[in-house]
Order: sequence, then structure tokens, then C-alpha cells
Amino acid sequence: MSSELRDKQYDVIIIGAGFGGMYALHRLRKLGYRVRVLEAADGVGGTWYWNRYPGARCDVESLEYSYSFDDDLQQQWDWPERFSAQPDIEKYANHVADRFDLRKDIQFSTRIASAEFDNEEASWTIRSVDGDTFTSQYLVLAVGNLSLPRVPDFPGLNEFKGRWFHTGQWPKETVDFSGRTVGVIGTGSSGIQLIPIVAQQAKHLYVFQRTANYSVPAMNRPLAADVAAKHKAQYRTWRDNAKSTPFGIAGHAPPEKFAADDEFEQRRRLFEEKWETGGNISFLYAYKDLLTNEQANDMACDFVRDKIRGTVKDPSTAELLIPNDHPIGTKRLCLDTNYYETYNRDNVSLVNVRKAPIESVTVNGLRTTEAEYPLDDLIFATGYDAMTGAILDIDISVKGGARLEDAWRDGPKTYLGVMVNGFPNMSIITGPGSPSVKTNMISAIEQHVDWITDLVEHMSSKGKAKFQAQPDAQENWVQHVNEVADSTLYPKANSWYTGANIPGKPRVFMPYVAGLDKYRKICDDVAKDGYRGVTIE
Ligand code: NA7
Repeated sequence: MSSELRDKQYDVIIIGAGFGGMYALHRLRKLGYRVRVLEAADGVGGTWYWNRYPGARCDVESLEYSYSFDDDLQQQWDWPERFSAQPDIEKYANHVADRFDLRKDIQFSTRIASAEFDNEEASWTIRSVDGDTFTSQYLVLAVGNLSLPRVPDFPGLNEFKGRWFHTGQWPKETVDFSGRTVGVIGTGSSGIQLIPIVAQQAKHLYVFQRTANYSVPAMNRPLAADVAAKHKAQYRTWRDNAKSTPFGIAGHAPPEKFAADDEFEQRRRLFEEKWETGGNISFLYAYKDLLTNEQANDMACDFVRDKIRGTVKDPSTAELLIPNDHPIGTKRLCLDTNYYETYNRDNVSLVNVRKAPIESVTVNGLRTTEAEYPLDDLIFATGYDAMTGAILDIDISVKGGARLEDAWRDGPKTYLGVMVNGFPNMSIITGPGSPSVKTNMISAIEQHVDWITDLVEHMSSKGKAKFQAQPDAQENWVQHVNEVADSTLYPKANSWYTGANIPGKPRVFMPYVAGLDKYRKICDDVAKDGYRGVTIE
């Protein structure tokens, strides 16, 4: 065997150098495992590497959306804003990579094409699109939940003579929209963050909206030194408290009242208070039944609808911006700065592409069934093949056996969101069937990495070669995930949580919405019970 080949044999291969992959590398390497991270980008940060569009900002407060595993790190790092913007989060990811000397074990600019497990050898063979080959006992998929961008299949895009962009693949160079006529397709979180910024530069901005979304104000502001210092003095308590909450966020106490416990005026006052506080958790924590009871949810919807009517001066534009097809919070509740206000600008037009759908991109712009819009630039804020897209983008299989794409043909099936029956020694960080996107992602990542690391340690201590989910444990888990989702209003929305944004994708509600606190306890109990539901041999 050549030394080059020997060098490419590892205990653990991790795909992805976002927050999940970086922490997994740090934990596993510290325990003495030979670990290699393979990353498609030329830098760390994952989502926060790719999403560098103007206005990109996290919707969880930075003092909480940050690693908790190292006290010196959390004490020494200073966040400039309450909800930090992409450049600051990417800076933080780079700082973590340097501080813990992670780069030496990350191979950048390496996109993975396939991973095949050999049952005889109990090892994975991982191949990059450039033909590099690696082997390892364990495979950790840290590919992210929103990392396969989706550009709708409009005819004519190749002929468009202007510039076009997707928010999730934004160039590193600053893009200047001054003096240009710009079109944005999509009014999810990305569009809602980007639109107010581009509107300030563009000569004219056309927003092509198919479905209106709810958005609440971020009330973002610089993070005051005394606020940060107070938080840091209690950091351990904050982090511990976060662990016992459903969203992995300690800053907002879970609500105790039902919406019907209050009279109309009291409710309005509370919604107003939440609106002024800013943030989506703050708002959704107004009442404990907002996401489970339609009447309660309607009350919150009405409040936001009135806010939109009160902000947007042109009544027909306001009506078009008012969501009417899903309960609030059942799609990601967007956070904005001056989103609705932007429609009061003379240089911004809202185009209803539900009524007159986009037909094609033309040489000079975009054509709907009603009109053609000349554009210099076209921005796709059209989202992702979420939760499963980046996993299935890799051809994952077992030698002489199953392919993950086939196993998941009717939707993703996992045990605890972490592992898949038939695919030994593979674990997923924040996979479908885990709380993932319905929580503070960094809390979810740390919980998953710790749990997976403990499992690997357990295997080593017992001298075992393989683990995999048992079929009935997996079936029961999938059923449980569905039952929990069905007890809420979430399945009522056509959202990326259910795969509804991808034509032909099976409709399955993918995140586990019982809360990170309950999920953590289940995972801990499974481990204590000798990894119940997992075959270890
Ligand atoms: P989202 O939330 O999936 O939003 C995508 C938007 O693009 C949404 O408004 C879609 O309208 C619109 N879209 C997609 N395809 C089309 C076509 N063909 N025509 C018109 N409009 C279209 O993606 P984001 O990037 O904004 O946010 C993803 C997550 O990142 C977010 O939830 C946060 O967690 C962070 P539709 O609703 O499908 O009618």
C-alpha cells in the first residue's frame, strides 16, 4: 500500500466544515481518533460561508447562537450585535478554526460524490468529485440542513444577459446594485432580509412574490458592553437553562398561559410587547398554544396582519403582503429590519406571481403570464432542497446492497435523526427526525456531536466494529416524529419542513418538534440503556 493511500485511512471522516463538522472534529480528535474533515468550500462556516448575501443575519441572538463547549471561547469572544450578521458569524467560525487548530485536519475545496460502506471490512470508502479516495470506520454527515440551493427550472436563464445570483451561493466580492433594475424572486427569510438592503441601492426593485410570509421585527441593535458582560457573568447558567428549553434558547421563558386565558385587549398588549422585544421566539412564546391551537394562532395572525396594514401605505400592496395560507410560525417565522416599510419606497414594486406566474427568464429580464419586466440583475431567494438535499446529493450506498436514495424514496427514515437502518457506522448531525432547524442549531449540533462521540467511545471501549439502527426502533421513531408533528399546526403549511417546496419531493414533516429538551432526554436514556434500538457488533 502506498504511503499516500495509508495517509487517507481514518477512524472518522466528517463531511462538512460548518459548525457541526468543526465541533465533531474538535471532540473526536481530542479523544485520539484520526479524523479528516472534507469540505466543498475553501473556508469554514458552512451555511455562514455560503450565505453572504446583503442582509444575511442569524435569527437567534448571538450570545446564544454560539458554541458553549469552551468557557474561555465564550468569555473572550465579543459579538458586535444582538443578532449578528453573516460576516461576523463567519469571522467567529474562522476564529474557532484557528483557536482549536482545526484547519490542519480539514481538506477544503473537496466536494464529495459518493460514500460506500463495505460490511466485510466495516469501513466506508468516500470519493470526491475529483477522484480523491478516503477510507474510514465511521462516516459523519455534517452537511447542513439548508445547503443545497434550489434555482427553479425557468426556461431561458442561460440566455439572460444580466447578472444572476442565488442567496445561498453569493459571491465573495461585494455586488453593487446602484443604478440597476433588480428582480428578487422569493420572500422567505432570505428574501425578506435582502430586499430592504437591495432597495436602498437599486434604481428599481421588483419583488416577485408567490406566497406572502409572516415576518416580525428583529429589533436588532449593537450589543451593549454591559449587556454582554452581565450575560457572560452567568454564562454557565444561561447554557444550562437553554438545555431545558424546547428551542435550546434560554433568553425567553416558555409561556404559561393559553391565548384564551386573556381578553382581547390584554392579548393585544402582550403581542405588542413581544413585537417590540423583537425576535421570532419572543413572539411565538406569547402563548403556549400558538402552534397547537388554530384559534390561538389566528389571534396572533390578526395582530401581524394589522401591523402590515398599519405600515404599508398602499392598501393593495398591504393586502398582497398579508399571508393567508398558513398559520403563523408553521413556516419559519421571518425576522426583518424594515421589510414592510420598504414597500413604501417609490423604487420598489411588488409583483404577484401567484396570480400571474413566472413563465420564463428572457434575454432582458423576466416574463410572467401578464407582463415582461426588464432587469439588469436577477436574484433567486428561492430556498433549498432542505434537510435531505445535501445528504442525498452524495451517492451513499452499501457495497452489494442498498442505496440511501432508495431507502428514502418515500421520505427520510432515521432513528433519532442520527442513524439509518441498513447504513452502518454512519451518523448525521442534525438529521431529519431530530429537532435540528426547529431549535438553536448550535445547541442541537453540540448535543448531537456529544452523543455521537459517546457512541464511538462506547464502541471503542467494547472493541466493536459496527453500529446501526434496528429496523423496528427506526419505524417507531419515524412514527413518533409524525405523531408529534400531527399534534401541532406545523403540517398545515406547505413549507420546506415538509419538502413541499421541491416538486416531486415526498411530503414528510422532517424535523422533530417535541423540543430539544425532551429529545435530549430521549437520547440520554437510549445511551444509558446500552444504546437501545442500536445493533452494536
Ligand atoms: P424559503 O423559505 O424556502 O423561501 C423561498 C422563497 O422562494 C419562497 O417565497 C418561495 O415561494 C419562493 N419561490 C421558490 N420557487 C419559486 C418559484 N418557482 N416562483 C416564485 N417563487 C418561488 O428559502 P429562504 O432561503 O428564504 O429561507 C430558508 C431558511 O433559511 C429559512 O427558513 C431560515 O431557516 C433560514 P413559495 O412559498 O414556495 O410560494
